[in-house]
Amino acid sequence: MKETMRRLTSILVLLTAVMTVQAEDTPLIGNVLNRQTTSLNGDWRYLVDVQECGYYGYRREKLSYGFFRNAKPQQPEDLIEYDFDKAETMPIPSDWNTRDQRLFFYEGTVWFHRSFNYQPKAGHRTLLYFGAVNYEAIVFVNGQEAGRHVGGFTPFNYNVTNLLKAGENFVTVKVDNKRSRENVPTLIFDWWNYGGITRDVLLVDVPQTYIGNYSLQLDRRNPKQLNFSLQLSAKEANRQVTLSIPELKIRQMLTTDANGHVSTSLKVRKLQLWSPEVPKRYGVSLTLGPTDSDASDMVSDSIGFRTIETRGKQLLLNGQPIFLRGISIHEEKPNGGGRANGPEDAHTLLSWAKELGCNFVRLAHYPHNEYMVREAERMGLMVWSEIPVYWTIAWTDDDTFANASRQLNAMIRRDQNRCNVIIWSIANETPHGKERDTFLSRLSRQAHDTDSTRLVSMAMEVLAASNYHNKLQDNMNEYVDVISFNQYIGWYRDVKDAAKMTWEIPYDKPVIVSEFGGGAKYGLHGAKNQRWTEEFQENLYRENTAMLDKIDGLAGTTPWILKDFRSPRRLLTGVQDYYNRKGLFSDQGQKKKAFYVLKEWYEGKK
Ligand code: GCB
Repeated sequence: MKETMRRLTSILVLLTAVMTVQAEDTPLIGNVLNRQTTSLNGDWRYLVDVQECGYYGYRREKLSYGFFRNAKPQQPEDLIEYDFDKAETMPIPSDWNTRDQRLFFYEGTVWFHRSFNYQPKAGHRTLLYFGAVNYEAIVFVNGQEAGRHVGGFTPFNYNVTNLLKAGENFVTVKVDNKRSRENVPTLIFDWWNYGGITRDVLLVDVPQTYIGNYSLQLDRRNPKQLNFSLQLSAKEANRQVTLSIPELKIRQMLTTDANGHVSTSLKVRKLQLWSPEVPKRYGVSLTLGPTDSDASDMVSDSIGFRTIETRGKQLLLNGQPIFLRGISIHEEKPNGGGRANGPEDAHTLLSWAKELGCNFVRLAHYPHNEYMVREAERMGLMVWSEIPVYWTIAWTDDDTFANASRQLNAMIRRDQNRCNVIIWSIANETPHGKERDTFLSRLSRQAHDTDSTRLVSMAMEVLAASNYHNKLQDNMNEYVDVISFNQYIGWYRDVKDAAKMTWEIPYDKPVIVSEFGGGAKYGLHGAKNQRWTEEFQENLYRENTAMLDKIDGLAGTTPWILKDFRSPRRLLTGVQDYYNRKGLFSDQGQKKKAFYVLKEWYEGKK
């Protein structure tokens, strides 16, 4: 072992000396899909590294000559115990669990590697952008660390300009999806821990100073006022930024302050608001001077405008009361398991929701890929977006809080111009307690401070006050704008109780039942009291929808769930087979009987 290490060290000493340039951490670029990009999606080489020997030595010391060096033998006697060029390939984006049978249950490290040709432009910068990597990613470019990211569902980017060279380059990513108590989510959660580079990988070409991110939204209370703000990538004063919305005849020139920031409010007279019926969006373009005809950076977007607010127990969209006819969705492919990604998957899943009569989707339990949100916006579906603060988190751990807070920030920053997002959710079914309250109230404040144009909620739990009386009591009630809770009468409790239930939600805020439902195996038929049959689920939906009608202030529901999804907690052979069967669609996309019950109920809510 020691002999091997000496040899490797001598081979790589030279490389180490040469590679000293550093990458920089860079705030998330906004609207990446409309920038100048080169896709690095496609076939990547991969190596499964159960003991992380590509990163740690035999005394668990961090190696300076790990797999990220992509070393090759220089002499015939050289010993190098990996070779990316001979490794198998996997299409990216994807999850390794459904791409390699050996990795179905695997949780650990996999290395991903690809080379690419690139010609950097003089005076430009290049960002390396990842839509998401589950869970921890350490990213290397040409053998040098560009950065590391924690959290499986949020985008991140690094300025890799100094790490790239003209011609052949390579990028290597160490991906680790081991669960841990301090992570967000934590050790246990009811969905598959799909590992891998699960969303797009892009090289983004930007000028030296570029439009970093921006927000253009209707004022929360005033439907005649647009609020705009923009941040440059550098703190440069006196740069000219032009905002144009041709259809509204808006063309506004602004000058950056010392922080490279501009903000303004604009009066608008006639505005067609976005709604599920008419999901109108306006073409918007942003240019960065010196002069408008000589723009150094330019971004176009398509932005809709709406207001969302509450009045007592009512939820108002564009000033009008609205009932949210929703459904919960996991980010899984429409046919079979595996992570969904891309516009087609999004379209199929959301079309099913439309067919059900929905105007709202709960994208559970983590921020979904950007295509989902954009496609929903285009199709007229409002969105609840959430972070995976799920069940029992390490409430007192500062790093855990920082992690949750970063995920919340990235979720908001990525989608802040998507008008269909109406609710940011900060948690799901968390246990009551002082430490939780501190953690969640900080997140709620952060969400409100970052974004005043949307509502904040979380999926709570109802505690039984007596056998047939449910009372919602949660200290977090004052921190949320909408009261949401999950309940499983008929599944984790006898369905016959549904008719007897009374509900007390003692808060003057709109109520969303963010989950209810039960499992059925598609094609299994029988009596309505026979668990796992479609008839059992159908009856459960009938009883539940009738019960929900009696909840005062009910402003919407997002039953659990659109489609059967993979879960390691669902082990019943022949029925579950590692699927949570609460879908209204089977894992193969077939409709179960309960689909029609909900569809009919939603018909009556229009
Ligand atoms: C819940 C959770 C959800 C589970 C569901 C179930 O309350 O929020 O993630 O999958 O129950 O099926 O038990």
